[in-house]
Amino acid sequence: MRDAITSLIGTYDVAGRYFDRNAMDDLKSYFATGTARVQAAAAINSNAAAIVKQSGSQLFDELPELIRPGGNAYTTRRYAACLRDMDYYLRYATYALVAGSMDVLDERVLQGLRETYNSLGVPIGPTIQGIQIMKNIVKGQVASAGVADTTFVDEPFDYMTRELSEEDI
Ligand SMILES: CCC1=C(C)/C(=C/C2=NC(=C\c3[nH]c(/C=C4\NC(=O)[C@H](C)[C@H]4CC)c(C)c3CCC(=O)O)/C(CCC(=O)O)=C2C)NC1=O
Repeated sequence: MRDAITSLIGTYDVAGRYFDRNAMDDLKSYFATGTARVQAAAAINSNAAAIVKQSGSQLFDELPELIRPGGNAYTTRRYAACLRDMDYYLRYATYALVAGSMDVLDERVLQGLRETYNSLGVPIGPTIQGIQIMKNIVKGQVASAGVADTTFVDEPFDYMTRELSEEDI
């Protein structure tokens, strides 16, 4: 698992090079956004349960067929599994935000996920909708915590969305 710094070191080490101007720019931007990323993580941590609950409620309001007989989140067990998945997405998004790297998502969350979902009939489109709902709720929380520019919060949620929706070749 890598973060922004270890990735950068890895790239330069492979080439046997000292950090150049580009590397310095990457390092500066990583450290310049550090405080905001930690603030975002803190805002998520202290509201995680509520964020997951609210995201689930909004998703089921928008797509009530999911929790009706025949829906993939119908029955208490599957409803709970769906919210648990949302909780995984939130927790790992937080790690990725702090790391400044999406590597943890590839390694711990996305690997084999689409295949698992397809084999269990978990619908990808609604899952993505849930991730996007959660993104917006998280951005609201982070803004309330005093972070002026919350654009960087999009990245892990949009990354998971993109990777999950990618078509097979
Ligand atoms: C940390 C990384 C990680 C992820 C991401 C993960 C996902 C994951 N979600 C699963 C199931 C599931 N996932 C859902 C989710 C949903 N159904 C819907 O209709 C909604 C659209 C959606 C919620 C937003 C449901 C309902 C199941 C249970 C499906 C079943 O057993 O029939 C399963 C199958 C095994 C199980 O039930 O635990 C896995 C592996 N597991 C992991 O270890």
